Amino acid sequence: MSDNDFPYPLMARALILGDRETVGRMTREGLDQGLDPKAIIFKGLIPGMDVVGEKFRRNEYYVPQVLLSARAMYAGLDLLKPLITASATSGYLGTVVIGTAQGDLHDIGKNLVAMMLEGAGFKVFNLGRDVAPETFVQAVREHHATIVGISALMTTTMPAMKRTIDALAAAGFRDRVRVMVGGAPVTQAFADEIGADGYAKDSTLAVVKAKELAGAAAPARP
Ligand code: B1M
Repeated sequence: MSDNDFPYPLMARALILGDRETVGRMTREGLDQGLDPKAIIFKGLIPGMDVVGEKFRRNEYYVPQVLLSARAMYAGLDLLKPLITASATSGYLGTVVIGTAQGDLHDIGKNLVAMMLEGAGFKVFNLGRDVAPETFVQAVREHHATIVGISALMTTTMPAMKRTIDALAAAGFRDRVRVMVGGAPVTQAFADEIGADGYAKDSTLAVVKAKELAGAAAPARP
């Protein structure tokens, strides 16, 4: 079956309904048929989650339904991750520590960005969600990171991005790490306002931006 024939709308519908078995089964079927893992993400899973977000916004869905859809999304992503990250070349482009801003539990988009960065050849340390500024600082110190990625999905957690940048500056790391921010409510204007070095709207652009920042970052210390 070719990419054009794969029933992506059915996969999106299963995700909208929180049907993790069907999402997992269809992901496996798509892979067995030779589909590109990224096509499954961008044509099946993300369009489904976009509808979930819209339903949530309109109060047609509540947290329990959104949680079921998030689990269904991971039923697909967990199968796809090894295939995307395995395409990494030898020799890292840079070391990234990435996490969701303090107070924020949304991690699907951040994990997607982490996955794509890894697949593009970055060494990635994924700190998880609800990451305190001090934890970012500690991870930069420990892993000699050259790029820090911060994701925020809520307007209320965007200020924690600024606090993280301030903490990196206070620790004396600001001249050797580049900070990239992203997430649905984040904009280039906000990134400029808080002194971030880069902003990316989605995971594909995050790879482009990280490569640009890697060129600009000071070399990692041994
Ligand atoms: Co929540 N939630 N949620 N939620 N949730 C949003 C974000 C919301 C917009 C929904 C809405 O009202 N329409 C809203 C925030 C409103 C606001 O701040 N203005 C909201 C709310 C209010 C909440 C709660 C407060 C609800 C409650 O409890 N009453 C609560 C907050 C908990 C907390 O964080 N403290 C909550 C909880 C949850 C769940 C746990 C149920 C679940 C998260 C599960 C999980 O992540 N493991 C959830 C979900 C799933 C969503 C929506 C529906 C979908 C988010 C998502 O995964 N999208 C979301 C609605 C929406 O965003 N439209 C919503 C798919 C993902 C692929 O896209 O994350 O945007 P996204 O990532 C993209 C880009 O943004 C970008 O690349 C990614 C891939 O292309 N990107 C980066 C992301 N990070 C990046 C970093 C970069 C660069 C690019 O560089 C470092």
